[in-house]
Amino acid sequence: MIDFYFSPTPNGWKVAIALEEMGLEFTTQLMQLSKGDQFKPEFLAISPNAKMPAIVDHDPPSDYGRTPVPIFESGAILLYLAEKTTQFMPTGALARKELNEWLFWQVGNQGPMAGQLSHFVNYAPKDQAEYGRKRYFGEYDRNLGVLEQRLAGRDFILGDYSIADMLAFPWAFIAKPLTASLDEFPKVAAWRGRIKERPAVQRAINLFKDNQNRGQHTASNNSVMFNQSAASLKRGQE
Ligand SMILES: N[C@@H](CCC(=O)N[C@@H](CS)C(=O)NCC(=O)O)C(=O)O
Repeated sequence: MIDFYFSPTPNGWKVAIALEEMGLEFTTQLMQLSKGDQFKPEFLAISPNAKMPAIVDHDPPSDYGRTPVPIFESGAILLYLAEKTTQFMPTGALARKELNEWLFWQVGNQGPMAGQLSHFVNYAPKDQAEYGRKRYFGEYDRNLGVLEQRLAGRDFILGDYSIADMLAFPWAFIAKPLTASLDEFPKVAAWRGRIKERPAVQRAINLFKDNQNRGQHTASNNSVMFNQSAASLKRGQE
């Protein structure tokens, strides 16, 4: 059994998609990020970066040498699950190198740039949003261009559907709410459509859908999420 620490956001969906696609049994621990669940000591022991998603695997492979195994960071979680189940990852040194490249591209580029764009589009005070919105819109757009070129002649990022697609899909899925259009990126649009129609993906993006932050918690009314510093980590332990 896997405990899945989750809130319905693009980063949360990545792991929900992998768990659903791999047919793994899990219990969802719904997190209230606006109330500071991410800073509770018991969660920081699992995810020291104070962010979800995270998992605790109570049935890890024996070579981990301990039970249970906690894992944080979506890229690390998807790699762990793919290795555990030997699903959705290529074999062979060259293909594994490419998998790593696209996993690191997602968690170091597309993900954070889209996350910042989301902040300036959805949550920043309107009178302070413009520079950040423009900067991260450009970066989000640039990353869509990178993906468009990669998908030339391929249905999925590595050719076959893999954890690289599961990581990159959620932030492309919400292009429209991020004020971006996929009209200039037809290969990304077709790839997005192929993934969106998968039953496992549908189940994942509908998980606790009613708990999405649809603008009710913003920088103007929620300092737990939008005014953090190192002190936030200590405050949760008080
Ligand atoms: N690099 C992390 C990013 C995770 C992340 O940013 N999670 C957000 C929600 S999408 C979060 O937990 N936010 C809580 C907060 O910022 O206090 C990953 O890929 O797992």
